[in-house]
Amino acid sequence: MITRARTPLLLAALLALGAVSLPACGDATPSNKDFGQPPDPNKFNPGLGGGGDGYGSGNSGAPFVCPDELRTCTHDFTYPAKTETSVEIRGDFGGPDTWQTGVAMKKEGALWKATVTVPFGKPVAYKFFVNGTTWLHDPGQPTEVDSNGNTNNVFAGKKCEPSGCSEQGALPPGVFDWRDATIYFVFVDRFANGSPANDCNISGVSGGNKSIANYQGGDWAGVTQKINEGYFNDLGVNTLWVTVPLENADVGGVGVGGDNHTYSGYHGYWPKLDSDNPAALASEKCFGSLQDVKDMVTAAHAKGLKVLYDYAMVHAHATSGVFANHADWFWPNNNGRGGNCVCGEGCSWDALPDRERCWFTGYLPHWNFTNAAARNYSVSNAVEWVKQTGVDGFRADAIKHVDISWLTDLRARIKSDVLAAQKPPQRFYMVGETYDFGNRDVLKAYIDPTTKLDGQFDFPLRRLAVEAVLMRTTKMSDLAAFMASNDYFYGASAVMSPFLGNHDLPRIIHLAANTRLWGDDQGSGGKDRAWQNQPTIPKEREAFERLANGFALLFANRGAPLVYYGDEIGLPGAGDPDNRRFMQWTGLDANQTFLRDRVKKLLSIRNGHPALRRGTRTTIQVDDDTWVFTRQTAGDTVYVAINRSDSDKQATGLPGKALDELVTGAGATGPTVTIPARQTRMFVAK
Ligand SMILES: [Ca+2]
Ligand SMILES: [Ca+2]
Repeated sequence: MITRARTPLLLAALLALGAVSLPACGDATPSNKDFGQPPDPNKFNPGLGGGGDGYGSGNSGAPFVCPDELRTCTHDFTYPAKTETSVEIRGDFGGPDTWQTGVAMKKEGALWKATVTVPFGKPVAYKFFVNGTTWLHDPGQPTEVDSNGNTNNVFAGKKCEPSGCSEQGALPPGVFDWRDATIYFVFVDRFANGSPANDCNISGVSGGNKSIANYQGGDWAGVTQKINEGYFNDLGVNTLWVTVPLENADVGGVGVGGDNHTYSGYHGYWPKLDSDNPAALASEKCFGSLQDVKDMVTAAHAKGLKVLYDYAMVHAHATSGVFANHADWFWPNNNGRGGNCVCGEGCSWDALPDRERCWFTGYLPHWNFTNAAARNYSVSNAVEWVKQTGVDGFRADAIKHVDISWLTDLRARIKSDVLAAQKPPQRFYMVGETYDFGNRDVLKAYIDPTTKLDGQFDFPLRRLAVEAVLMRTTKMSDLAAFMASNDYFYGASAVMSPFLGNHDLPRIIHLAANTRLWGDDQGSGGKDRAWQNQPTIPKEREAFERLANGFALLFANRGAPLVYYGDEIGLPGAGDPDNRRFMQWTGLDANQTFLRDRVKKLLSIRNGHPALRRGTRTTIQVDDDTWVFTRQTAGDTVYVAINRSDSDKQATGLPGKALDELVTGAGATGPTVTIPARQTRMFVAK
């Protein structure tokens, strides 16, 4: 707590000395665009506990107890086998369409059988759909007549320990459960160059051709190539977040917030939008063609991967044809008080109404979505990207700067124009970016899976996770208390995305190093080394082990965890844009190989254990350096022990019997097991 309290003071002191420049937006190099903004030092939260901690309500530290209405059990249903060719069980056991799409039963001897997830302690009406044509009930089991005069079987209900905790009810077969998602952020320009022919060189950009401020050649063909090579499947992620596919302005522009370097639109946050027809999609030519985008999505789906587009709707670029034709669709760069309305200059980043109308720079006009025509154009364009390319969701950029009507309209249009035609309808996942490490209420205001976002990137959790596991400046017990208050803070049906690194923060490997290159700042540290004296990769294994521990924390808990490209190999880099170096595909050192193999192992464990994705967590032991907890769901229990210290520690409270350890594949015997320094172990009872 003290450490966190010190951070803003340190930052404030450095600012006063001119030692660092505070970026005017969350994009630590004001190179480009958007991204909310860094925490205001004057508003920084002092930490956990006590009043006014800024974390919102429910910060009790008590272990989470799944609400009864979310609890589930599994039950084996049977139907006597005669000459049927197929039997499905359908009923009101959860989910919107379980009377339309049932669970296929398997014939075992004289019975058709199926294991079905049912609500905890509630009666379930059900019926059998036989041979794909005929509804029948089983006269050998209890029945009742419903209000329509139909006779159904009725299961009296069941209570089980441990129960499952199903935030969104049991989903119909074929509907992807986003709690199972693991997201990999592909920064397209910096990932893989599949076609040198489309490489771009924007003139006048700092550093010239292929500099860190210019296009470096990555493209859709490169992403598709890595998809087809199986890179993502091998790693164990199942969802790709790709940078904005929209056409960007082919001009240079000085950075945001006093950064005098000149940048290109390689990041994708300068959408051009020239056509008045929102269905006339224009994709970024430096990344290939629109067909290349579609081919990438098709290739991803063929490999079982979902795709999320970064969608930037805060602003258009000043050279946009839509801006030229419809100046009234944008807020004027005028604060009405005698000054401009650039965020952090004439207008506030934070205060309303400024925050929803300020220009991130003088060349990024801010959409005015209170104008219905403007809103309809932008929402229609977003919907067309979904309809024409088949993408599975969006990452909503800098959402707190957007009028909420854009989001609610988009959600409604996705439902009517996209999902209504799907059988069964999928959950279109929208995850937002609100660059705020402290105020959970701001993040929460945009979350409601039926009308707004499904979740947001969990910046407040990132702060604690990095401090506790990588930097070791916050106790594991503080992290555990925070997470206990955080698991369901955003609502039982929200799917947040926990993360350690992203494109706005210095590369996380440096926070895990034995000697940190910059302080414990969460955003702007490392900024001064973005253009000079850029850091090299740490040489000590310890840094990579700590990073592996950070991933273990994410992968052993709920949410759709995010891996920023290159973090799986400890790619180095200071603040933006040095945190966006081209992906390293060859010449990995032993530490990088260790980390990538460990990430693969941890993801394979997560993917194999529903308890880690959906279960409830109970802390067994927690102190400054260790955290031992269980994740439990019906039929699956995993014991997780994280030791962030530089010496071995004992995990106690494990089952007093033979255990399988999943990370190393070794056996162990409870109840007490030694966890080596900087390691995580995960156990299941034999
Ligand atoms: Ca290229
Ligand atoms: Ca372009």
